[in-house]
Amino acid sequence: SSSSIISISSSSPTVLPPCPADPPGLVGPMRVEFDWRRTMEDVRRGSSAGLRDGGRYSPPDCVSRHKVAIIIPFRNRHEHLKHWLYYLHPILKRQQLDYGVYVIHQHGTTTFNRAKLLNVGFVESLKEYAYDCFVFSDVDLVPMDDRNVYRCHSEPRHMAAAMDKFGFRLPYKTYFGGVVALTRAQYMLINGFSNTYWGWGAEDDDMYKRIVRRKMTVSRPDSKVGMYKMVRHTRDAHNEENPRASSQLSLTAVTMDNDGINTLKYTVKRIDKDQLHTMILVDIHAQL
Ligand code: UDH
Repeated sequence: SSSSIISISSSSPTVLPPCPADPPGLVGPMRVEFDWRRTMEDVRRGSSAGLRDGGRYSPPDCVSRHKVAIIIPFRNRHEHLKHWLYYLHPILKRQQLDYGVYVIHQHGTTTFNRAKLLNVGFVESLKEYAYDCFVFSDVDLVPMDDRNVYRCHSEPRHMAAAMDKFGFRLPYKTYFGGVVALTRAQYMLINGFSNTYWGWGAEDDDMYKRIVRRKMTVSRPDSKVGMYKMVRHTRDAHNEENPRASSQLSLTAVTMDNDGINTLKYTVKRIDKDQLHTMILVDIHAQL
């Protein structure tokens, strides 16, 4: 009716309707180019509209169905983060998510531990807001189709189903790397991720084994919607292949109840709120 239209103004309190189940503004396949000339000013110009401090957003005209914390493990990849922010913010807004971006920055130069940083992101983001869904994303992965919505499903979701570096298909059937989404309940059921994979490799396979062990299955978008482009890079310093990976992986079922969110220890060194993200610098108590 006309009266309900008139009642919608920025000054009067209004009850927003729920967002539609299918976001109406999605565009489908997108061109993704990692142009090194892109500056942070370009990124801010294209991305900051509607964002609140710390990289927080909620749709202005409806109540989102999804409260999503996006967790990015990070150290010394500012170039990649720039591209990620440039592409993802506009996509996440079109997807009508109530979201926040958390960059979990490992302090120091000790061996990198991706999965432990993801656990820290889970705990720290929940201190800020009652997120019900957690998307764990590498900093160098950008989706090529915005129908790949950064939300959770009834089973843990592997979102990066078709990465360019693997010829736009899964490298193996049980692959659970790159970008994944779990609800708070799914995450708690597997005791989060392992804290003990220092260096490169197998922490994502460990996550997969936890999920199967708890009798869940993995869902994925199809290989068109699940396409991702990765920023090309060489192996980082202080992230050598983990020599213990395969022996650790053979014991996941035995160790998972005593290695995860219930044994997580770390020290937050500082929290910086940029308009495009919340950066949490953390000492993850590396002993190596
Ligand atoms: N990461 C960092 N800093 C590091 C290491 C890892 O931020 O020093 C994060 C980042 O989000 C990255 C993710 O952890 O996307 C995964 O780490 P990775 O990029 O090393 O893993 P990936 O499988 O690459 O993408 C493996 C090494 C590439 C070697 C290529 C040789 N052809």
